[in-house]
Amino acid sequence: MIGASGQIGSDLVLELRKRFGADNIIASDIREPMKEVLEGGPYVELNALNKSDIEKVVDDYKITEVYHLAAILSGNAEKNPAKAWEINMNSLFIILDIAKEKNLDKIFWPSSIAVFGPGTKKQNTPQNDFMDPNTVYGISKLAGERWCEYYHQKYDVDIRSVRYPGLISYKTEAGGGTTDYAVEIFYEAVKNNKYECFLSEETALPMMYMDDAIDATITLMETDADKIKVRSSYNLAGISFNPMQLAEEVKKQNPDFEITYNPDFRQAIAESWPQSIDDSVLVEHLAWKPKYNISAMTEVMYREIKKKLG
Ligand code: AKB
Repeated sequence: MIGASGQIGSDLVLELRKRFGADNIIASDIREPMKEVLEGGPYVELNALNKSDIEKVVDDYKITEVYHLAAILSGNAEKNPAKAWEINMNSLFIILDIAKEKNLDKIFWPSSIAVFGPGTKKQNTPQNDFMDPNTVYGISKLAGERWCEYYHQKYDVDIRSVRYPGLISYKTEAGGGTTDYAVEIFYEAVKNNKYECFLSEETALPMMYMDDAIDATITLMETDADKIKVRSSYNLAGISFNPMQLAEEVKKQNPDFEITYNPDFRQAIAESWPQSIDDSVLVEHLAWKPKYNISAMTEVMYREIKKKLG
């Protein structure tokens, strides 16, 4: 796995090790991962832009599948477009080429709801709606999807992908995304009983609790190749809510909690994205459904972050 120290990687590597054996999952990242990942199985320090180092790890460990998760998220990408483009695109090319050259069995690469833009239908956005992303991150994800499909059609690379909504988890903090308010709110509610949100109160976005995202990802990777009909990326829906609705749920866990709103540059990004997603194509192809609603997610998040912060 490339990107094992990030928000998705930290949870995914632990679940993969649990299901397939710790020694069979090689975690890698440029940053040191959390203790559980570092000590629970093999870990290699790796730069996602260094093709020869990645090839060496693939050969040394006889890697057959790669989860390539390294990316610069939407908020941070706007601050340094050239760097975000380089990391998001070149690291994908490296993995696609290695998969083609070394005949790897399967690749997972995450796309995002950020592939959609201002011209997209906002509610229940279908799998194949109009796509005009206007963020660096969204443009890189849409271009990446096209390259994934290209490598599948031209070189038979077995690449699989989902368009993640905003992901909510407690093991590692999110970093640099537009949906990150839905993680930060829990830390601030536990530490300070208050949170200043960088999106306005009625900005609804598609979100998902991490356990559901991990389950969808592994289900996709374990499905027979002939059933995977979408080789760009599947819409993945989860739950949809705005900051005010989430704050109401947090208040049920902590009645003293107060939220204020001070939208910044991420407001425009959020407004360009769908408010809810139609993932009926994925549901039909994979027979998969999420388990967490907003209340169940809030309960686990609040409890676990309280435990984590002592
Ligand atoms: C972000 O906010 O940039 C990400 C995403 C929706 O892909 N969480």
